[in-house]
Amino acid sequence: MDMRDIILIGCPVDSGKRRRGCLMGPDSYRVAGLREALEGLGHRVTDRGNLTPDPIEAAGDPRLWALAETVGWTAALIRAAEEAAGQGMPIFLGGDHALSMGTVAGVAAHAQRLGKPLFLLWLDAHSDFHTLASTETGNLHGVSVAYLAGREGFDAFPPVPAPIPAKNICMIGLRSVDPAEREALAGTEIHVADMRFIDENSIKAPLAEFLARVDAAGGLLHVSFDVDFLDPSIAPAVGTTSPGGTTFREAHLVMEMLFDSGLVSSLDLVELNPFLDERGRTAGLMVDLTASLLGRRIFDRPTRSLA
Ligand code: 4U7
Ligand code: MN
Ligand code: MN
Ligand code: MN
Repeated sequence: MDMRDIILIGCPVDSGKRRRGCLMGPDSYRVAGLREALEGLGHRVTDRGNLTPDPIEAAGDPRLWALAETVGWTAALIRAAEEAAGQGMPIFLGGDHALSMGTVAGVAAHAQRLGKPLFLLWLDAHSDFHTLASTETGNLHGVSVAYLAGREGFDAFPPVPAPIPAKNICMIGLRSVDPAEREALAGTEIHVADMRFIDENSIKAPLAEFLARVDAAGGLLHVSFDVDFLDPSIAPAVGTTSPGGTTFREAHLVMEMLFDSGLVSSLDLVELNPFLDERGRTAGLMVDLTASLLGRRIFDRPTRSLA
């Protein structure tokens, strides 16, 4: 198995919604043994500690929650992510999903410098495709993909160095999409596999198809993993729970397929709210899933048939 240089970067972003607690996420992953799990798989792991947002004196907007703070995080994370992507495989420890505006934009800048296309896999119950104009809640953890795809109306934010073409984005696990998001998505080439599609076709089908396209394009792949991709019965530590999510094995299969593909170049772990966890079980599950993405397996495949 290939040994990788993994860079853990704590991103205690908590400004993307009103309910607080995601700022404790990075330390929760550390306590749950993320570093040790990855080292146990033979990887070299460096923990860079936690980042802080740039101080920004942007004018607030009463419709949008904590706009200036989220803009400050985005600016800081773009720089940190672009740098780290050139040094190894960054794993961004969230923090809420607003952080992906910075991490993915930074990784995209790195990919552009390499002359390679960046692909984005969004594992989430939600599509996070609101603009600052369409959001009904004003919670900016629900606008990240729209920003990264280059939708209009993000003038308050740093310009996206390299917007991600819609056809390079795949969302898996959707089950809570607002009307404005659904309408906007319908006009794009973003690939969406909602829970109904997964029920009827298995989770393997849309992922295999997407990975084949990334491979054929010689692309880099960023995976953004929102804890609410998982069913709340196995992952309760999240503010925006949505029933009918992926099972333990569906999620591990996604991670195992991602490992086998050899394509993943960066990862976000977002939306863990340790204040809502039950004796660390959600953090522990996220650590185990990350280990699966980095090579942990039950047996070496192909599994021998039982003669
Ligand atoms: B998450 C929501 F209205 N769409 O805009 C909104 F349902 O990062 C939820 O995926 C956004 O957890 C969820 O606030 C953002 C809501
Ligand atoms: Mn999300
Ligand atoms: Mn979500
Ligand atoms: Mn959420």
